[in-house]
Amino acid sequence: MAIQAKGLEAPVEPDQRLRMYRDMLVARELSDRMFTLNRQGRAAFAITGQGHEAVQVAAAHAVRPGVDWILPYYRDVAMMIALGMKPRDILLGLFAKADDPNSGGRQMPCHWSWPEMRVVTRSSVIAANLPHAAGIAYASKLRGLDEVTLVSFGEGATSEGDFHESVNFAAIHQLPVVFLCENNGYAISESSEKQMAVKHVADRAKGYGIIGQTVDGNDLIAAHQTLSWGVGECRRGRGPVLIEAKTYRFSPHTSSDDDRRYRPREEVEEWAKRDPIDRFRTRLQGEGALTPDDDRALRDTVKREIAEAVAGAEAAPDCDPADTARYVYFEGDSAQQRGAG
Ligand SMILES: Cc1ncc(C[n+]2csc(CCOP(=O)(O)OP(=O)(O)O)c2C)c(N)n1
Ligand SMILES: [Mg+2]
Repeated sequence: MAIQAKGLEAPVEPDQRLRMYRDMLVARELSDRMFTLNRQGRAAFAITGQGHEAVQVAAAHAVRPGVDWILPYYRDVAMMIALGMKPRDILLGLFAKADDPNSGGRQMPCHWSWPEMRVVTRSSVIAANLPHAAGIAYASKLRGLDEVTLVSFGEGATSEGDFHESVNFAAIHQLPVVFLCENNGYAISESSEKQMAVKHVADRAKGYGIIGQTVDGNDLIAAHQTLSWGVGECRRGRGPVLIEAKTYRFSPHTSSDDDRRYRPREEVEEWAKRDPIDRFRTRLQGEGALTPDDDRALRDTVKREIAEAVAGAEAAPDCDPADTARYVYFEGDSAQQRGAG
């Protein structure tokens, strides 16, 4: 893909490269496993991001964790792993267990929330996280705080009014928001050609008076450079920016989808040749940073860790049925809440 990375302001140290590679392996193994657990009847629903790992890990490494605000979407398994969420925690959500840190088993799996890490929860409604991102960035700007907000979404989300309103508002107020579109070419079964008349999502940036940049989302280093540039622009007061990472999902949309109905197998096989993990492994091995033996050992370790995490999470206590409606209805003293008490 002849798409250039923007900027060269973020050197990646050898240790960091290996960590990024490991995070991608963990996310892939975990995601494959979550699908298998669904097929085995052990998990009701799975939604994952096999194929999106490079751009997601790149995004996590471009922000300042715990300082910048992050509004991910359901596909961002690798982003959460790279931010430090443990596979066990993600699996507790998959099994809707009481200790699920994202929502106590109340949301669908992979609907992230992590207050300490400033990862903001969201609904399943596509693009609903974008107005929240613009609002958070507006607050940061009004308060004079050195914070950037990164919000991710698919290209299907860019057909929603929320996308246009949020980017426009952020552009008018020059807000520090990185709008990150993970363009995998499909919104469930709907191909992007049926959704937009422009070639690249990033082309739309012009219409709002901001910079748009397209990058190969399956090239970890290119994606990291571009995202670091985007976060840097926001920090320098030159935001917002719209970054489009071209990628592909190798799994069906969710465990409830059969992608054979709308995606030719040749297309999937063609993209498999550009698997972001294989590409980064080749790169690391070419640089002498990873031997085939080390790689094999690392993969075995990751497999074992995920198997252990599955066993632990599956055995964790279920939610108490009596708690089902908790946080749905107000439970305190309503007179006091109105300030009348
Ligand atoms: C407003 C709204 N419309 C429809 C849906 C059903 N839906 C869930 S995911 C999805 C596709 C989103 O595609 P995209 O934004 O490209 O993200 P991807 O899943 O491809 O990563 C749709 C239509 C929804 N959740 N919200
Ligand atoms: Mg999509």
